[in-house]
Amino acid sequence: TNSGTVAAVDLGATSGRVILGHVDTAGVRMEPVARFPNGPVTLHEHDREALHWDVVELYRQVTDGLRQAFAAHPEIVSIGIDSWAVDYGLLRDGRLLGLPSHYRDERHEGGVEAVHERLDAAELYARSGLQHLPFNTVFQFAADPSLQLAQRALLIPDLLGYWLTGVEAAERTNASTTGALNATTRGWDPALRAAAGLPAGLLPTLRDPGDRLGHLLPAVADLVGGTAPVTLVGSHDTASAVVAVPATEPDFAYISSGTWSLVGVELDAPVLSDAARDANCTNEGGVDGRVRFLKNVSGLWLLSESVRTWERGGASLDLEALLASAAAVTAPVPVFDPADESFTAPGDMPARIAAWCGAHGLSAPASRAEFVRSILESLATAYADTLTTIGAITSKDVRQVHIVGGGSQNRLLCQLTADRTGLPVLAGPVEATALGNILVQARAAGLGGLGGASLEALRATIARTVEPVRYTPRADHTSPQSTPRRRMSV
Ligand code: LFR
Repeated sequence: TNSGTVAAVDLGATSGRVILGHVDTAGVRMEPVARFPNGPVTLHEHDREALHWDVVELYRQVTDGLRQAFAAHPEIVSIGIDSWAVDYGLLRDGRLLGLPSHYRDERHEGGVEAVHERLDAAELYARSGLQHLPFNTVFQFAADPSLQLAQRALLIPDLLGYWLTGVEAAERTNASTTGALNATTRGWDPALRAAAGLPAGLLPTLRDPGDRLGHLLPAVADLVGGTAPVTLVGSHDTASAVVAVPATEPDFAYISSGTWSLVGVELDAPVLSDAARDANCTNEGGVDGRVRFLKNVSGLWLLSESVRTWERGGASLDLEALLASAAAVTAPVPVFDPADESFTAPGDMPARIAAWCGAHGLSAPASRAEFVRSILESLATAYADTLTTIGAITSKDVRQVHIVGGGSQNRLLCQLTADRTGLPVLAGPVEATALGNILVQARAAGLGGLGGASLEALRATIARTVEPVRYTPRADHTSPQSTPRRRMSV
């Protein structure tokens, strides 16, 4: 049959969800079935507090969500899993060796030097094409005291897939974020493996989105009250989000805006030039062998950590009201660099923003409304600067910007992005990651006439299903910011 239902498990840094996708020739209908919180768990370790992921709790939530999904729709034909990138669990004799480390844990910085001693930054980039982030998996490996005990490393979606099916694999889009994958051959790179000090056999066989991982284990099928194969999707959440950009023309840039903002374009081949490396642009692997040429700009993390700080010990804030007050700010607000590493760790965000301003000769925002405005102005400015850089490096003539993910609902952020880039912004869908996950499964299962469809055809399906909100640059908009605004040249 041409219509059917698949289940998408989509795990973000602050929450996870199980969403059903009902697919037929008319398009996709999403039905959320479960949503649960996720976040760092702080555990004391000798002389410091270490940040971990509670993956066992995530497994419990995922199986619970799948149980609800099968109860409502026993006919589910496939399950797909995506999550944030880079983080992993180590296994010995098939058993988890400890809770995975959170990418915001500062221990990873210790691994950077160790890897760089063996391969310098230029050589690393020539092979992996990956932007330098202190938490790239190779640096985490090099700082991981359990590594020598391990026989296997599985990235988070692969780890959950293993618990569901008993099959070990490394899905390629997420593998591309480790720093051990060669950007050109798209295979594990022996020199990169050696630089990270990886024991032989630690990294499993690479597999591609659309491949079948395996069937649910009998015990898991019992637990969830149904069964279906697990299909590999773009298991890096950003790879799935990029699949679901509702682009109808080739000249688009995307901003996948959630905890992070991933700002970039899609290419057919990696760009490994000095200019790309100097700008710290990344060549991550996309679905169907495409390249996600992008930069990690921080994202709504700056806002959510600020809100968390303000709510500490007090009443919960009304986010809508806060955003409305930010939109009404007319005083100049400082524009800071959202990618500054001082903002990476959890903690008092307004104090760190104020400190950045002080260190750069700017006056700090004077109220909560001004802080929020400053965050959004800084993000929009960083988006525009990044697109200018990427346009120059790739010679791609970008004519429209798609914002997908949570940030697409933030009207002020979308409008400011249109203003700063001078380009039309098309906002939505919010659940792009889950949609991309669903579509790749639907294609593999041949649902909705999508069997064998190109990425462009999948995007056309999204465009038929969701109508993005359009934001037009305001030509006369004088921005209330204290550094010069820049425009993107097209
Ligand atoms: C977004 C994301 C980014 C990755 C960061 C850390 O959710 O996956 O693409 O750089 O999280 O894993």
